Amino acid sequence: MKSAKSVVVLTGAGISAESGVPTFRGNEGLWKKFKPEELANFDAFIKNPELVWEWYKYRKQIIAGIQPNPGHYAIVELEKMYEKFAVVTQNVDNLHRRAGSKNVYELHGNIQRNYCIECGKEYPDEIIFSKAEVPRCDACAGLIRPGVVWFGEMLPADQWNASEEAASSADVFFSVGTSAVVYPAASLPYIAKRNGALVVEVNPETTPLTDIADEFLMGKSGEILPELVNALK
Ligand code: BV8
Ligand code: ZN
Repeated sequence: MKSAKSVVVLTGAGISAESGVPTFRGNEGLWKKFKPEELANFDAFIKNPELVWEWYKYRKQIIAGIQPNPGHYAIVELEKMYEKFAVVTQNVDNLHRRAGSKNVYELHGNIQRNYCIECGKEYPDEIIFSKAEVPRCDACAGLIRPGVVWFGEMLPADQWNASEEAASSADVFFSVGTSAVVYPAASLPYIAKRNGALVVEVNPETTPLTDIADEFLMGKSGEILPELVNALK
């Protein structure tokens, strides 16, 4: 880390766990009876918009009431130490930006954004909560959806391309708080490693990435990342 010029940090739901945001696949997972793959997809939304909106409104309310945690703030500190630095997040909770991270790529969108599936008109959360259970567009009466990337949907091309470029030119690539099973995000550490990066995983549990990581720091990101920053200072 002392000689690195470019550092990339990929984050998943685990980094927000200590802020009180439930992860997807943990045993306290968001909704035990449903898998994210069943709820977070366009067909499920069209078939049952009430259920999908119930899930997202539940998550929006959680996210409206939480704060970044020491893990997010440690990443803000790291960013100040390197000329080339990127946070690539799978999270849709906006906590990295709220903590003060500057160069953030959101691969899976942002839960605080909403738009009409017919005409694309955007709506803030306040309007969504003031509308009916399934919000419809004022302009064209189309269904409004949350501004997140669902399974089977393409990632925003600009965010993905920038993240892929950052991973392929990283000296050190961190994978923090992700189960490393959702693609194409989960391919980024492999791209980094293939291009000569040192891969470091931070997670209380092992994942499919652990075997190929150069370093595995077992523990909570809210504890490990601040320790790393202190050691670097
Ligand atoms: C695409 C937004 C297609 C919505 C999300 C078969 C094989 C391989 C791939 C596929 C396949 N079948 C389908 C696919 C593709 C699919 C996919 O990867 N599926 C997986 C499940 C098999 N991917 C897609 O569909 C993607 N699109 O591929 O496009 C395409 C291609 C070409 C042309 C056209 C189309 C879209 C993926 C995006 C889906 N959207 N979310 C929402 O949030 O509601 S994914 C969802 O999972 C979240 O975004 C989340 O971020 C993401 C990953 O989960 P994690 O962040 O890792 O969270 P998880 O709970 O799993 O793990 C938490 C980790 O934290 C754990 O390891 C835990 O130990 C750790 N932890 C806990 N506490 C702490 C901690 N770590 C540190 N500190 C702590 N305190
Ligand atoms: Zn519309």
